[in-house]
Amino acid sequence: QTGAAGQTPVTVIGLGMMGSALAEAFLKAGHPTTVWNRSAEKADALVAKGAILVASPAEAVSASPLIVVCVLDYEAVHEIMGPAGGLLAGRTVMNLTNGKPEQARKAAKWAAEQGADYLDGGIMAVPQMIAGPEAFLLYSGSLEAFETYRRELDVLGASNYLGEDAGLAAFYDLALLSAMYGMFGGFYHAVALVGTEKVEASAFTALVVPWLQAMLASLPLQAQAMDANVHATDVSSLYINKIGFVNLIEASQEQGISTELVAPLQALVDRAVAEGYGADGLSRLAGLLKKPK
Ligand code: FVH
Repeated sequence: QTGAAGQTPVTVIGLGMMGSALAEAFLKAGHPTTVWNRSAEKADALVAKGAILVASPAEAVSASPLIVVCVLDYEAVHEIMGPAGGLLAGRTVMNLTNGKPEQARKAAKWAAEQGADYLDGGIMAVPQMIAGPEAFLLYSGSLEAFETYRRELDVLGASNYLGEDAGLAAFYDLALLSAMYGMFGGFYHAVALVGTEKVEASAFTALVVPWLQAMLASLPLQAQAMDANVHATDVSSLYINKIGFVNLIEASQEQGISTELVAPLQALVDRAVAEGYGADGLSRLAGLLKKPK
């Protein structure tokens, strides 16, 4: 069974915010799209757009050669897919559920035992970005599956294959999430701080965005310093940042807000200076994390 223009049938298991966006993208691209979700009512909008809702994971697996799974966590993946394991032979499971590298490797092993190909994926997008120009996805696991279904994967966003080790996509995904959470954490502290003087988040954010964009431009240079392990700086030293952190922490306390988001970074800067790296730039800090206190 194929779509009007010969598109591969695709099954999407899990219709939360992300799974629904994935299914909608496949539908829009003309793929016959079968869906299953624990709470069936979440499929209503997709069914109205042409999706085929089935009553069980087994029916969902049987419907397509490519089965995309996007649910809460790996426990849910195994709960859903376990009973349908006997139907997986000759099919490809593409698991886009967030998890740890080891969980991805175990899932790949389990899929191989069922005679299925397995691709693990990390979605570097929010649901509204799916199928748009800024969405990109990371994949690892079966190269054959990646190459066979490249056209289908590209429907969701730019596809990046990282290697045969199924754990790689999860590993990179978690690292990229860490970069995002760090940025968001700084933003939340900043908004809380200016909020103590009744500055509205929206007005302040008009300053935050260009500031962070300018600082983002420093990342490739910092990365070069990290790769070369040469941290001499003509930008700003850790000594200077140590003083900046004291001011930031004390001013935050004086304004009555929690320092729980920024205090850990201050502790790392302090450790860097205590270990004799005060003249270095901030790029020194990543290396210190490899030598926990
Ligand atoms: N939303 C996002 O921006 C991020 C972007 C990057 C990738 N993540 C990961 O995608 C996975 C799903 O996230 P989500 O945002 O779609 O999450 P929810 O809207 O909360 O939907 C969760 C779905 O999981 C189903 N589910 C949960 N537990 C079970 C279970 N034991 N058995 C069967 N299904 C289960 C849930 O079903 P229901 O509650 O509707 O019945 C939803 O379909 C996730 O790994 C993110 O980290 C999203």
